[in-house]
Amino acid sequence: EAKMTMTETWLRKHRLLYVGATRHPFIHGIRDGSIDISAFKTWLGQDYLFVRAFVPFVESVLTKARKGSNDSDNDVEVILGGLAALNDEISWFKNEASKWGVQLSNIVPQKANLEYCRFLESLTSPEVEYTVPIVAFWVIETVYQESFAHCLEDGSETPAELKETCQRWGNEGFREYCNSLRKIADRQLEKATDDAISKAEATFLQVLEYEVDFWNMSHGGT
Ligand code: HMH
Repeated sequence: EAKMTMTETWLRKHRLLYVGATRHPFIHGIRDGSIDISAFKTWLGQDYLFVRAFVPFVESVLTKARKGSNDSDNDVEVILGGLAALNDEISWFKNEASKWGVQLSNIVPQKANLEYCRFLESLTSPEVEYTVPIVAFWVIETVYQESFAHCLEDGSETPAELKETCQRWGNEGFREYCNSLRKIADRQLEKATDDAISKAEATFLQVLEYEVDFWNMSHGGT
């Protein structure tokens, strides 16, 4: 019988919160077409700011991968791929914003966004060992992958003008990239100390909570 990986154990243990983050009313609204377009525009502007703040976080994960891992060639390749995708993503946000008439230069980060970005920044400290931010990185990407893939499944009624957004994170290539991150996280967790494991689990939960708050912010539009 195959041993359960740590990420699998956590996904089972914290199922309710995970489902809360990946099947949020905001996502249901996209999937069934009932979404308020102003909520979508709020999300778009706030996520643009988030992605820009995400870049230095990913850079710090990359630096830690080079120093700390026993398969650093693989890890660097996967993380660098993520960083390259972010560059493309920022251009996409600019283009999408202009399509929707959203003025990116005027966007003020909301509280939930600021707090999430501050949390990511705290994980860039050299004192935080690689295992913790690589777990965070995996969860952050996976929540978007699972959420937007849900909007593209059979039976979904996602409006045509939102499909491209869903494709961006819901596509097969992004799913494979998330799986690569998950494998790295599990490999790190296998050799981690109990202390690092419990810190990583707490981080896993915090990311899920921040993701729920992020959707709430867009949905509330405040
Ligand atoms: C809030 N979480 C948030 N924004 C994103 N773009 C992702 C995850 C995925 O990169």
